[in-house]
Amino acid sequence: MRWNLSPKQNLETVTHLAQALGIDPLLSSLLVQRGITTFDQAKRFFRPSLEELHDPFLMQDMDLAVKRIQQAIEAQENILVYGDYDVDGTTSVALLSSYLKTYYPNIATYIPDRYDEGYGVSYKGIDFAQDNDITLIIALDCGIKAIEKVAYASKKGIDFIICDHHRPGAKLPKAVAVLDPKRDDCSYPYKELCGCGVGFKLIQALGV
Ligand SMILES: [Mn+2]
Repeated sequence: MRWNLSPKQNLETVTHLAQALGIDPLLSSLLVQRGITTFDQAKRFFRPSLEELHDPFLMQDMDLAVKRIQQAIEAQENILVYGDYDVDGTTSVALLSSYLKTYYPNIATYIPDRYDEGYGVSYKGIDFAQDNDITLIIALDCGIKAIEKVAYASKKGIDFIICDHHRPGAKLPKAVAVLDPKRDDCSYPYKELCGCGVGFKLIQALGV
């Protein structure tokens, strides 16, 4: 890994911002480095509000994901919330499953075994879904390359919604919905969401 120091910030901008905010120029130069150069931008950075969140439906396939989840709830389907075993995956699963459980009981969770199954969607997880009459899996922080796994689940009558933030390959899995801001055809403006961030956008869309 190669570290590059960002170039020195414009002194006038740094001084001006330090005065406007009443802070040390060292702090204002850190803000300027992050593209924050005015009082209003700094205010939005330090005091963000929910109204400033982007519309979740700017994300490609969001409408399809919401529709499929609503359909599952109406038909009383069992839903499995599946995510990787790392920090991003486990927080994604905790976030989405606890949200869904506030208004729908048939929610199960699955975190694959680090040594036995490894990262990503596992056949074992799909078999677990089949054994428990689950017909919809929502995969978080993984799944963007799970082409064979999604096809395997499909043969068992299990649908997938994928919420990932990793870079897609040449082909996308044939899931009901593939949420990933790094998709070429996704117009969601912020591309650097983590997996849990994509899960959060799904919750935001479900809540609209
Ligand atoms: Mn992640």
